[in-house]
Amino acid sequence: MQFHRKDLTDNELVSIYKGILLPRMIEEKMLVLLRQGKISKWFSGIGQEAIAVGATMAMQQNEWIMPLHRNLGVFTSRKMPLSKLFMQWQGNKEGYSKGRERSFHFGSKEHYVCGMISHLGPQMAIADGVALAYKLRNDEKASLVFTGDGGTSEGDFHEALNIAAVWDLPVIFIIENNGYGLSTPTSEQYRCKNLVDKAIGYGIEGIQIDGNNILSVYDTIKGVRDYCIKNQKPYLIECMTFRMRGHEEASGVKYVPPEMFEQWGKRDPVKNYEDYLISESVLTASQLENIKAETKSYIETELKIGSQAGPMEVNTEEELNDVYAERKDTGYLILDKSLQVPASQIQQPVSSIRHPEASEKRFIDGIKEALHQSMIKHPNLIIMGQDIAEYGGAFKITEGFVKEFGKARIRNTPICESAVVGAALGLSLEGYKAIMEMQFADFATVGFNQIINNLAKIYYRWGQNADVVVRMPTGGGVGAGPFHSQSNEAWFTHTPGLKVVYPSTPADAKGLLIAAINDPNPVLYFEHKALYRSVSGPVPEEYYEVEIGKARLVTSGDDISIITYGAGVHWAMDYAKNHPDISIHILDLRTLLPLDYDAIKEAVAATGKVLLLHEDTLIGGIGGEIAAWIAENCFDQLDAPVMRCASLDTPIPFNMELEKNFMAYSRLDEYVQKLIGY
Ligand SMILES: Cc1ncc(C[n+]2csc(CCOP(=O)(O)OP(=O)(O)O)c2C)c(N)n1
Repeated sequence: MQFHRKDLTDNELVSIYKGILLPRMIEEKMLVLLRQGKISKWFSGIGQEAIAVGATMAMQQNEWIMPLHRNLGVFTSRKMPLSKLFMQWQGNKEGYSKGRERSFHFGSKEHYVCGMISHLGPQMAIADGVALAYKLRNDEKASLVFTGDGGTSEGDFHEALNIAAVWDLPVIFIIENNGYGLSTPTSEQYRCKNLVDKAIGYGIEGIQIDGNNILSVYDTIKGVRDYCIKNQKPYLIECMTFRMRGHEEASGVKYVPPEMFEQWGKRDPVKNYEDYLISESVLTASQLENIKAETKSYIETELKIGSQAGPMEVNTEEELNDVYAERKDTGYLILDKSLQVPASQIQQPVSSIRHPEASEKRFIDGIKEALHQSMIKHPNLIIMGQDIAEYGGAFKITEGFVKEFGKARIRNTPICESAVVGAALGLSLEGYKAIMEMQFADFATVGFNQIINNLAKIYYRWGQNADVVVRMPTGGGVGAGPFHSQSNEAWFTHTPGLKVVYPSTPADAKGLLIAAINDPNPVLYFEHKALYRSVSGPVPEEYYEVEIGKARLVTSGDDISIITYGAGVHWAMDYAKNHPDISIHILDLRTLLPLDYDAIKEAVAATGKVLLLHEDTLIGGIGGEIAAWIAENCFDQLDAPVMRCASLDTPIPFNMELEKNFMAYSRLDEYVQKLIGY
């Protein structure tokens, strides 16, 4: 192995040696502890340390790195205390994730390390978002993210590289090509000659290097970092290496030809570097031994501290409290230019307040106004979505925005939903707020993993919030067929960590969107397409919020209660208007996660007969959840079984007659009559 020190001093060479030795020696110790049953799972990076260590040392301490499961060297090179890391690996409360996450699935803001989720590829787009923040601020920084050879087959790899290329982002993408993805050899993973060849397809630069040569890794990444910052472009680096142990310790290595170990054993990154340092007279053999002894003693001391952590004290309240980030500002509803009233003191729902300066607006205008006022209010707010810039978006909601706010903040995206959600999260890491417009709520399926597993869980996992709103143009009634009309809110209400809001009036559309943007948590904002231009109402001119988690009483009544949201509110109102003989109590939920249980309770108490109405299909819809809650908590108030009127359990069809039949509305009268007659 040829080492080239270039202008590195002896001290720097030694410091690099200490850097690569530490993860090697920690791992050797971990393997012992694993055999003793003191840690549960271990993904060894033995043989690959030069990549994580060399890369981290080449970056500035305050530049974000997104490591994977074999990158202990990132964590040690960022000088995370080993005692705390050890507590993390043991699942202890004093670890980096309060015992909620395993091995390297955590991050630390203090160390600018963003931990992985198991799914591997989603790491990559987060690096895009961080780099976008650097770019927007003109920071001279780059982000760096790792993937294995297996991970390059994921769509996330493609999307993240594509976005970084199209947006000219300073991201360093590192592929650790270690020959296998679990048991799958590279010959069954990809067909191109080298993975770095993929750079050409994205129109970016790339290089393949010896990943076992720490000086080569260090020097390359230093140079690439300069390139990325200076040219404002991404770069792909393929580091050739080998996984010297099994995928994880329990999985064995039977599928690897033994001669590979022999061959790559000769290329061990630590041993080769040691030989080089001795041959260059940078260190003597005894100095080397001294460094090893010091490292061993450091590890032993830290492990001792790490082992002293007490047993896990389970605190359910703390667990529940840590699912959502707390909002730091007070949260205002602004009703009047001169009057600012804290949300908690407002007795009336804002949408029922006849504000002197409220003018009649359409639902879509309420959304547009919320976005517009929020862009002014938050200079750190970025909107991303397909065709949202010059074109103004599929529904023209952001028309004119690019002129006013510029293309840096109103960002057209390639058709890369997953990476855009990931990039939105990356922006959060750097203190930005992001809104992503899903062109249609249906397309959230291709960004699903990032929403469900990254946005929703990151705060609970390691305290990093995801300040992201995903706008979801949803619903049917427009003859658009199975992939442009779905009601998919229930996919998200089942996920702790998300908030789900769903306005039905123009005033709520505005106030809830502003509240969603001000909320530090990920919010799925459902906007019903059929309401965009068909529903109008008074919308205060001011910048105001409608509190998330508070339902709205639409009308009080004595005969039956209809609990609903979105288009269902208009169906219920319509029905009530056409049936003046029935006194209907209508509750508009406005937020589906968290639910307003007090308001639901009041609605049950008002009539004792409850109908849950939604456009979503029946099985697994939010109506079932609410019905169960009512049965458990309001049983003695009920005079009839709780009923659900939902859309047919079929995909939503295209033909208008079929769609009409599909819709819950077509069965509303039947259910109301059933309930009344009970
Ligand atoms: C989406 C997804 N599919 C499958 C897995 C299971 N899995 C975990 S690691 C791994 C192999 C990854 O290979 P590679 O990207 O080459 O990284 P390496 O483990 O070799 O470092 C697999 C298949 C997973 N975690 N996530």
